[in-house]
Amino acid sequence: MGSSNAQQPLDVLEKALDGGITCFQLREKGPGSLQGQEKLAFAQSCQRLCKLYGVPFFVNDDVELAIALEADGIHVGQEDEEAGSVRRRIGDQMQLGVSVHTVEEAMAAQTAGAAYVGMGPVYPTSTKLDAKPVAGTNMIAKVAGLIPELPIVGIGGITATNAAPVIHAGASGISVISAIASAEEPRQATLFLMEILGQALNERNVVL
Ligand code: TZP
Ligand code: MG
Repeated sequence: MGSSNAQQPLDVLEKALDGGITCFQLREKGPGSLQGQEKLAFAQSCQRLCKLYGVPFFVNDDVELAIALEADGIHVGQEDEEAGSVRRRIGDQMQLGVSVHTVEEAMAAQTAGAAYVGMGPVYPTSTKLDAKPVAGTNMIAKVAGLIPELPIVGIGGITATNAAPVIHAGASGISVISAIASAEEPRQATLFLMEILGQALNERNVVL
């Protein structure tokens, strides 16, 4: 979990949980990231906090870690292990999330039993250095129109100011890093995001 402010990641997570996040995904990767036992211990601390708040704990990329921790879910991208193969390894107890950029990828994710697909980057972001080009909301609208039963989570540069169009395009939710982790007040930032989300879903007549 990246943070450009001085707050400790576990403190930020607790504040985000307090503010009402409905899912947490551990993305411990990239330069300077924890490895081995340290990564395991950090993941366990995150999972413990999520359990306290009754919020699902997902692991990004690392299928072994997700299985070892009996995480609620695993999230993979197109460059990671193929979703169908991940599904065979995790069985039917763990949830699967898949990053997709096209209708074909979304259909393949659905076939692999994805609980949701992540789509983005919707807006410019400097958080993921190897992110694909900015996609806007058009592909979200296309996938939502063609596969309405598959929940879409928008990601990339999303803030309280620009979240509503993502939901209006057909996403069921948003995924953020900096909007919470770099906020001066992560709990307040989360509360505000949740309010904006609720409003935007309401405008689409989606009942939570
Ligand atoms: N995938 C596409 S953009 C992104 C990921 C993981 C990073 C999102 O981070 P932020 O800070 O919310 O833009
Ligand atoms: Mg990945």
